Amino acid sequence: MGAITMAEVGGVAERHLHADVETMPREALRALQLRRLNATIAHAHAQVPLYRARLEGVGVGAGPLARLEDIATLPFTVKSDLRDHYPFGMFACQTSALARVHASSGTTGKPTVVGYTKRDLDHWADLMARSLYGAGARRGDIVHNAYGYGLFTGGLGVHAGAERLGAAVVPVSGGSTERQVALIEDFRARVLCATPSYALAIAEVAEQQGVDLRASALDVGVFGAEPWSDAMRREIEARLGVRAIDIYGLSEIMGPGVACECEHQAGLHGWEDHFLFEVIDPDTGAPVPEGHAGELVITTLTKEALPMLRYRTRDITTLTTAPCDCGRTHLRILRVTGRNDDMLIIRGVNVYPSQIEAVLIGRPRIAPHYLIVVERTGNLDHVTLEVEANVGVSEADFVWIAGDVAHHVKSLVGITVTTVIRKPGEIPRSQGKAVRVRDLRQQGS
Ligand code: DLL
Repeated sequence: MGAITMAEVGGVAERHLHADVETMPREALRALQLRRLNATIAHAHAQVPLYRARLEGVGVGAGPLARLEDIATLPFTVKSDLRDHYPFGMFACQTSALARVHASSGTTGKPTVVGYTKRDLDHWADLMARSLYGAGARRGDIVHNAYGYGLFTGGLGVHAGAERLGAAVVPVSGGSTERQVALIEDFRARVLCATPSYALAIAEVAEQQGVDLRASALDVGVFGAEPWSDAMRREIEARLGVRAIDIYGLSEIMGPGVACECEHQAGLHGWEDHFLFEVIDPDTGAPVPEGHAGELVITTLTKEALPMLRYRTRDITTLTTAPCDCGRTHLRILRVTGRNDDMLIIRGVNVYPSQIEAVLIGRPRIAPHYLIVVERTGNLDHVTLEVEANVGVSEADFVWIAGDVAHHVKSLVGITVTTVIRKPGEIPRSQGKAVRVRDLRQQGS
């Protein structure tokens, strides 16, 4: 691997932070992946009883695989594997070798716990710095980091990457939105990192306070941790005056920075020197050809503490290896439209909440805040859409606005919904990942 060269502000010597790796010819990249994959298989086999049993079970043992494609012979790893081996049963190192632990609070039962060695943290900071650089952040910038700090990987992950880049981080975390607006203005932050829903909440509070963040130093937004639509991107860009960049990641694999868009905003570059990406048919598990949608499956190639072999993310997306205008050769993950688990089947039509979002945002008289309530009658899902009116819209108009929204959802998404218009401010704002769906089906109501 070539040495990592840090780009100077405005410097011309390096186009990218990790230019040598990011523009590697694909053949060399795939050869590197195969070497690292085989090292990961041997490591998992030696250190994790669950992996040893599974690898022996399919006759792969400690490897090596001859070709990258042979990965399709390995069994999948799923979230419940981590839960079943709570807390550290899938770790491939002693706890004494751990440098950090994070966890995600599932809605049911035990949290999913993930761990990092010092080297894992080092790689993570590197990949986050690479992601931020690609997004447009530079050494010397002020980065306002409104991702939650704590067990969630967002806050600390972005923090380490911004420091590695040579930027100054404002570690504000989520919440106290009025204060966030003041800090963004006063500290002249150029980069805002937050969930897209929280970015919108910040924009809204700024507008209520009479602060025009479009006139602030903000220039780049790095938004992720939840699905969001292009309509939402346009809304955020218009209200904050930033270029809104999509960033993807998950704790089981690392945290933020597994993939990130470059300034071309044309899909998220998945960092293939550290991860192997596949897309499968979620029903059969069979590989899906490039360009077709399916479930994203990720294998870690350098993780020490928690190697993951063919982890099923449940996220639905499409991959492309077509060249990007930026010159990076790493494949692109097209926008994650939603999770398998979030998909609704409404009278036979498969729908993700982000498809509904795409219809709602930007419609006249309604604000970009909504809630999808799902109930089941017999075998059928029934959807009620709660949508907020913009400030100043007369309540006398609510009925026709509801009809207009329902009509557009029907014609553009293809499902019948009941729409209820709420007054401004009635739909709860998020400080992190927004809750877009209230699912009453499990409660039998
Ligand atoms: O959300 C890591 C992260 C933090 C990513 C900050 C980006 C920015 P988890 O809490 O484990 O980790 O949640 C991971 O969130 O499987 C997706 O379903 C969803 N997700 C993350 N990024 C995106 C995105 C962090 N850009 C889960 N678009 C993932 C759509 C996303 N969904």
